[in-house]
Amino acid sequence: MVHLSAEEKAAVTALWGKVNVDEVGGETLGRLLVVYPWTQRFFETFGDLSSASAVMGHAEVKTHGKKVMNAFSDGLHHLDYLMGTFAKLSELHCDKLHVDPENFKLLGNVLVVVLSHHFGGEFTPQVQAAWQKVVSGLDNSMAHKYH
Ligand code: HNI
Repeated sequence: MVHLSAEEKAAVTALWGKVNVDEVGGETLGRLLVVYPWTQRFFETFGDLSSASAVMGHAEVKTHGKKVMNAFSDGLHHLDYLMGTFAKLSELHCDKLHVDPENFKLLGNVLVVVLSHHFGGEFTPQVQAAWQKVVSGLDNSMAHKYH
C-alpha cells in the first residue's frame, strides 16, 4: 500500500501524462539489462545482448519493455489498490518465470533514473520522492505473492 498525498498523486499523474510509455518501457528494461547484466539470464531467448548498444537497440527488449511498462501504467490508475492489481502478475513472476523479486526494486529505481534523465530540472526532489513511493509500492505488490 502506498500513501501519497493528493499533491504527490497529482505530480505523478502530471509527469506520467507527458511520458511516451512505450519508449520509456524499452529504455528502462534496456538499462536494467546493461546496468545489472545478471538480469539478462531471464531473457536468454532474446539473442545478442552482448553490448550496451546491442541491448538498447534490440527489438525484443523494446517490445518487452513496452509490455512491462503498460502493465505498470495500468497500475498507476489504481494507486490505492496495487496489491490486487498486480496479484496475478506477481504469481506469474514467482511460479512460472522464477524472477527473483529483488529485480523489481532494481527495475523501479532504473525507471526513476530514466524519468530523471527525460525531465531534468522538472524532476525536482519532491517529484522524485513521490515517484520513489510509487516504485516501492510496485515492488511490494509484485513481490506480494511470493512464497
Ligand atoms: Ni516481467 C513477462 C510485467 C518486472 C521478467 N512481465 C511479463 C509480462 C508482464 C510483465 C505484463 C507479460 C505477462 C504475460 O505474458 O502474461 N514485469 C512486469 C512488471 C514488472 C516486471 C509490471 C515490474 C516490476 N519482469 C520484471 C523483471 C524481470 C521480469 C524485473 C526480470 C529481471 N517478465 C519477465 C520475463 C517475462 C515477463 C522473463 C516473460 C517474457 C516472455 O514473454 O517470455
